[in-house]
Amino acid sequence: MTLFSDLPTVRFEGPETTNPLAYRHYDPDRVVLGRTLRQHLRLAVCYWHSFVMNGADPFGAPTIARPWMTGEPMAAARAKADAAFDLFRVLDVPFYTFHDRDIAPEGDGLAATLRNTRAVGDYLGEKQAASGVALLWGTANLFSHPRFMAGAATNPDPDVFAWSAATVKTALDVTHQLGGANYVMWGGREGYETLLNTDLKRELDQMGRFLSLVVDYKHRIGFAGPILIEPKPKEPTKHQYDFDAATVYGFLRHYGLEKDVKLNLEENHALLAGHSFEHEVAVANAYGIFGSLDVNRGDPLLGWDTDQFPSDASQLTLAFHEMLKGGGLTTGGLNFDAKIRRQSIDAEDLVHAHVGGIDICAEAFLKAARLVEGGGLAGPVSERYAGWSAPDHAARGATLEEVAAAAEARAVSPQPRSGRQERLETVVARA
Ligand code: XLS
Ligand code: NI
Ligand code: NI
Repeated sequence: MTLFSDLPTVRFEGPETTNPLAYRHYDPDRVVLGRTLRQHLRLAVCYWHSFVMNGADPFGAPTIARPWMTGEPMAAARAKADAAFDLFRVLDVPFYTFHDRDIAPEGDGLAATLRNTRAVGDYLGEKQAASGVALLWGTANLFSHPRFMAGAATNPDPDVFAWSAATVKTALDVTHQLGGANYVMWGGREGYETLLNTDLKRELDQMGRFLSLVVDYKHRIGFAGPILIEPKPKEPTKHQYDFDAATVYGFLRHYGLEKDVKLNLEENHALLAGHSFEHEVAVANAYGIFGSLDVNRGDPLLGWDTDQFPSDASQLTLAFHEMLKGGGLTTGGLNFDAKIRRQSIDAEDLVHAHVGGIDICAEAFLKAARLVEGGGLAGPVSERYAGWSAPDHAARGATLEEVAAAAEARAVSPQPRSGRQERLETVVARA
């Protein structure tokens, strides 16, 4: 018996259904643009917000109690896994994600901790085999324990760098063993509060070296999926080194890692960086480093990482449209890096949150797919740049003098043309 045992698997019933625990838009078998929605969306439930988060905040004690939150830690970890896979069954999602510390407790020292990770990893392998649910990505929690308060790879203490290396090695081993499609690194505390105590260049070099070690190791063990960096501009530190997609690309180029490492982009991290989600996806595509998405939403009135479930399809449509322009998801997926609010204390709240979020993703995706199929945006964009296909225009390979001479020789001056923004916004609104 788990908390979710009594709930039937949520099914597609169409937009007219009144059943709150049915999908209205997410029809996993529906074929769009040559693939089923299940294949396109590659939905994943995250372990940390759904099974670890207890509602505590800086002002108050935990509000959410689950049976696996007490008792002997390894037995509790298995009970948590049972409940997690039961929720995956209820939601009918193909993937999940975890940090090492979400699935297994810290032990007495490093070796015991790594043993715990591997042992629960084995147990998850059995659960995956029995259910068919697969691992979208694994990651290591290098930010919660006080030893990481000054960073993991960027820590001033080389012993913390080494501890982090051991932790990531095991998390990657377990991810590999479980057939994980990607491995994620979010630099939770890789950043700084003040330059008064920080050697920024040294920390960046440490981070570059750490990532190079991980990439080398991934190749040695034959882990085929990409390593994904998850950018975030701030929180928990004031200045996070992986600020946004463009910053991470510059970092990867500097350390020669741009071929091996891609991005896991999160909606609310984009907003915190002063970007839209679609901007981050477009930048990742432009540099060829798009990997996966963490779907959630922030609150414009708050300004921190509130990690709420998506509730408005229009917030995701353009990001999915950019994603489709880049060819859609390959190894990546849509991971609900989202948590229920502190007052949503019932296990069923978790189910409603995911069902609503999944439907919003499907609705937004279907809209984005209609935009691609209708060509209502692609046409005007290629028209806008059509001048670049004229053979004599600023020909590639021409020197500055040649381009200048060609401009001078032209009889007519360039004529301004409308950017047609409102027309295009209406195309999106009506899709
Ligand atoms: C935190 C991040 C985190 C990563 C995984 O803001 O979003 O949850 O996705 O470490
Ligand atoms: Ni986040
Ligand atoms: Ni995230």
